[in-house]
This record gives sequence, structure tokens and C-alpha cells, in this order.
Amino acid sequence: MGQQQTFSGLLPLFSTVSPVLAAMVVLTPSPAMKQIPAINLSEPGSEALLVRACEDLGFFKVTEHDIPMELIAKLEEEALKFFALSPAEKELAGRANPFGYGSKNIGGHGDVGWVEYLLMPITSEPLSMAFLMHPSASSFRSALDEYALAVRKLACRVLELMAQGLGMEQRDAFRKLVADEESDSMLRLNHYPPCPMLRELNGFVTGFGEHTDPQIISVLRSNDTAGLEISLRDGSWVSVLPDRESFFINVGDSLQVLTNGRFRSLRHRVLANGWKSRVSMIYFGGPPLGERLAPLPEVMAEGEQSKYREFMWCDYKSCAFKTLLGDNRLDLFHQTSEASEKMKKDDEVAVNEQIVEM
Ligand SMILES: O=C(O)CCC(=O)C(=O)O
Repeated sequence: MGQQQTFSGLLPLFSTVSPVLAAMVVLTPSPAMKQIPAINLSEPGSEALLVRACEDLGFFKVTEHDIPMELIAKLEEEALKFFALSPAEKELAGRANPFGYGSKNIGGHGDVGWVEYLLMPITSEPLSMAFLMHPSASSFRSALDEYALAVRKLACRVLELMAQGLGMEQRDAFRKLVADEESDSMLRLNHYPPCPMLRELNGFVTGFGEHTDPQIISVLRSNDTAGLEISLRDGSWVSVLPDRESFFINVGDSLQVLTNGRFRSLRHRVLANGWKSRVSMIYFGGPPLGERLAPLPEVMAEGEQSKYREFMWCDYKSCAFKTLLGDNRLDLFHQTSEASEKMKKDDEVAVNEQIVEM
């Protein structure tokens, strides 16, 4: 059955139920990718494998990661307990803006998915969101704190190996951005409940729409329910076989910039499942808000031109909040793209207007 047929066949069914659900209907499923690079960090040569995976796909999984399964299982259990609460109880976490609890709506511009989530800022201090301070949330809070610490350490280890693999003298060039006390990182717990309607239909529903992550690095762990799909360089989609014991790592937009496009920021999405719920926990490692990002000369060959203009992380982030989930934001910061030219001109106009007003 052709993709369009699947879509048009499903749409009337969904729209009779709910316009929100109708917006989540996607086309046919993707074939499974059997060979996601699996990298054992403690093996010699892992740094070269990391670099190759970041260049080819922007994605790989880490097998020997030293994060105890009990710690992971504990957070998964706590996350499931949280998502099993009533909507009113979950909303005590605050409505996602961007931090807090969200359901179906992703961001503020109409993106929707068959997902509920909890998004939290991660700093070098223990988590301090008000709802976690209640005595009844103490085991959730300690599971989150321990997990965030461990996963941040893993992200730093991977970033250092990446720099090593690229032959950079400054081994901590990437790592220090995420390890910084002011690093703007976050942790997201996603719950994709089973979507019962899918049982009767030969179709698919978006759990989390396609996008790239704006930060430097994302470290994802999920239970054994499939759903994650990644986009290859030719634009085709493949689904990723779940692996609850490994961590999946993807390159974010900022790392693509720092490596002048040598590493590829991964476009990915999640499809809902008709029978099983999916739980994922993702750490997004970002730089400090005031950090200036531009391609690092050490990564560039002699005479290579910088593909991106310098920007401050807080500006990139606010641009990400203003755009749709699936938009290509990096285009706006590309040296030569039309979108970037327009943004530069708009910036100049804004500055000139400010000068005239002064
Ligand atoms: O839930 C997943 O597996 C991935 C979700 C994701 O891409 C995100 O939260 O940014």
C-alpha cells in the first residue's frame, strides 16, 4: 500500500475521534536498521568508531557504560509511578513552559504527539523543582539526582573521546561545555501510552514528531518498546531496535556547528505503539547560556571556511523555542543560506531601530 493511501485511509477515522489525534497520523512504518554502531567505550579504538558514527549517522549506542542497571531501573520505576498519577497530580509539577509536565502538546506552536512528559533543568546542584521537594516525592527526587549525575558523567566521557578521536589537542573542548557549572542541560522523561486505536488500524501515529536536538549531545535510554526512528543521510527513515541495557547517543545541532558540519545532528522521531507503553529518559547536554558557539578552528582543515556564523547559545535556544519542532534551525545560522541572510538583515534592522530610538 502506498504511503499516501495509508494516510488518506486513516485520516477520516482519526478526525472523527479527535482533531488532535488526526494531526498525529503519520505515513507507513520504516524498516528496522539492524546495524546501529554499538561502541564499547572501554575498548581501545572506541574514539575512532565514535567519530565515524558521528560523521555517518550522528547516532550510535554505547554498551559498556558503567551505569548500574539498578539505577536506571529505579528511575524507570519512579517515572512510571509519576505518569500513573491523576492529571491533576501530575500538573503539580507545573505545566511545561518549557519545564514541567506536558501532555500531547510539545512546545507552544501546535506540535502534538501521543506522549506525556516531564522536563527538568539539570544543573550541578540537586534538582529543586517545587513538586520534588514534597516528602512524598523524595525517592523520585533521589532517583533523578543519581541518574542525572551518572548520565552527565557518561556524556562527558563520550565528548572527551570524540575530541580525542578528532585528534584535538584540547581534549576537553566539548566536554567542558557540558561539565561547566553553568551548563544549560536538561532531563526529559517521556511516556508514550499504548494507543488503542492503532490495534484496529493498519497505520501509525506520531509519538514525538521529527526534529533535531538543539544542544551538544543527547543520551537516551528507553525500555524495550520500539518506536524510535532515525533519518539517514538520504532522507529515508529507519526504526531503531530497542535495547534497554544500552544508551543511545545522538549529536545535537551545537556539536554540528562546533565541528563545522563534520558531525551530523540527527533528525529523529518516535511512533506510538498500539499495545505497549514506551518510557524514555533523555539527558540533553547543553553549553552555558552565554557561551559563544562557532566552528572550532582545531577541527577544521587548513583553509576550510567556517560554515556557520558565531552565535550565543541563549539566542539559538530562543530561536528553537520560537520555531516548530521539525524546523531546520541550523539553516538560520548557516553562513550562506537565504534564511541566514534574512535573519542577519532583520538583526541589522532591529539594531538600527534601537539606535534611532536612543
Ligand atoms: O522518546 C524517545 O525515544 C525520543 C524522544 C525525543 O526525541 C525527545 O524527547 O527529544
